[in-house]
Amino acid sequence: MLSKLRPSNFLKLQKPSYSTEVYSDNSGLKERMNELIPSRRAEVKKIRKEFGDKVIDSVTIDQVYTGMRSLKAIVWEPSILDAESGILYQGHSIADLQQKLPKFGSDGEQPMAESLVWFLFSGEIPTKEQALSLQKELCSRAHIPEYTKKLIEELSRSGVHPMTQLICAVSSLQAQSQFAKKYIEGIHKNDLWIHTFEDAITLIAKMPEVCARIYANTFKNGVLGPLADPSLDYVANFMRRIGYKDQRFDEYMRLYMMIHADHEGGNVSAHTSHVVGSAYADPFLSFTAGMCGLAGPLHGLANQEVIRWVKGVQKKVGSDYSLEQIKECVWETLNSGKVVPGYGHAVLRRVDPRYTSQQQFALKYFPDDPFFKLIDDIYKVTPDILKQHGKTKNPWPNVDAHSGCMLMHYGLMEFEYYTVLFGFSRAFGIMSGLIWDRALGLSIERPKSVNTEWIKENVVNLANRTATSGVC
Ligand code: CMX
Repeated sequence: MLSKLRPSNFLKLQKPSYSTEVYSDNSGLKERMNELIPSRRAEVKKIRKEFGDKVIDSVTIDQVYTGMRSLKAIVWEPSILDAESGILYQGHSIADLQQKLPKFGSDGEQPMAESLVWFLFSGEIPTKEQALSLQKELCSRAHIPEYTKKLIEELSRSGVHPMTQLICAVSSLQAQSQFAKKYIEGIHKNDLWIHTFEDAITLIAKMPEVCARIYANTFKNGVLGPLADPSLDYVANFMRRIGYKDQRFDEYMRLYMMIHADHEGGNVSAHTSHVVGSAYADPFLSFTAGMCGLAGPLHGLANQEVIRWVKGVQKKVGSDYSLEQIKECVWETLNSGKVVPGYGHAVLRRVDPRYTSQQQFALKYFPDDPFFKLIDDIYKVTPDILKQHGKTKNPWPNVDAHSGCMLMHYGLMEFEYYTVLFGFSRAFGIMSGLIWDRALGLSIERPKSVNTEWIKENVVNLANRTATSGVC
């Protein structure tokens, strides 16, 4: 035992062992961002110089006790969330992007994931050729190291939750980080974004293989479909790899990735990645940190919890149910002090457009699916009950209320896997955010915390003293 701690071995352990693979983007996206970044930097510099001391928000005591709700305190470039109209990616609505972004094949209806990545990173609608060149670049980086394969195998054999597998697998890819390697060698602050970009593309490229292996090992006895076919896009290749061949399911997954890709910077997963990245932790570690947050049931894990809850409802009410019976189930959940999963949102104040887009897809392609009908019936009664209950600020369904029923329709029944798919898509937005964090030179995040004593002394006692001294 002691011999293992001898200085020579100890020193060996201290030496970082980064991958020798060095990537340099050939898709043209990095080149384009290199052209775009200087003017954005100059713009921010000017804004800060002229208006840096202007106040954009103030903080109440309630906000510090309730998760800083709605406090404007983060810069996040890829998207912004409006309480009424929903998410805007680089200023465009999802509906708009569904029209404008290049599709796969001649009759595709949903944008290719590659075109979405290009757009989220650069803010520019790519041509089909640009999207295809990114597809090629992603394919060339798709393989994952043997140790990551073994790690997933071992974790799934041991019954570890798929989200924990994702977290471990992506953090193990950190050894591939070009950013970490270059940082140790020494890089100019202005160039940090370049290596962040390379890691971002590498991480997105490797996500399909990581996620496919988690699925295959956990649920399909390790059986994987074929390796990437260069004539297929990112999504279709992933679907074949996990054994699904239905092209309509591919289309739904393109929609799925589109609607889950980003949701501004204040949500737990994006915010965590942003904070961790602000210490110059590399993109693999920053993303992993965000995934730990996504695995919480009030955030991404809600998609799994929705199905668990709806199956419970289904068991109770049977197939020939009335809306009254569903209402009873919702009340039972609320009266037992639990949340109704898939309902409510910290920012949105109407039906989540991401819910509606999935509902429309289901109405178009499988309106008679019994599980979809049950989801729709729950939607008919739940908002009114939540309003009556009187606590929830937003009684409407969110994205997670619908996604599971779509996956189930196409035969992907393993709901403990659903949050992995959410994380898979969220990589697009989080990676874009991290690139822009580095490109704009954002500082290490370090807000000030206070405790209740501080609040009593500086606010409560002060207010009491003012009241008793009669000063207005
Ligand atoms: N069921 C029951 N009660 C709910 C509720 C729901 N669906 N949504 C909110 N509430 C309650 C809150 O727990 C809170 O109760 P307390 O005052 O006792 O603490 C009260 O209503 C006020 O909360 P809020 O301001 O409306 O909501 P928050 O911003 O605090 O929380 C969210 C937002 C999403 C965490 C919450 O609505 C929730 O827990 N929903 C269910 C879980 C879910 O679907 N999460 C997925 C969100 C989308 C995503 O991130 O993927």
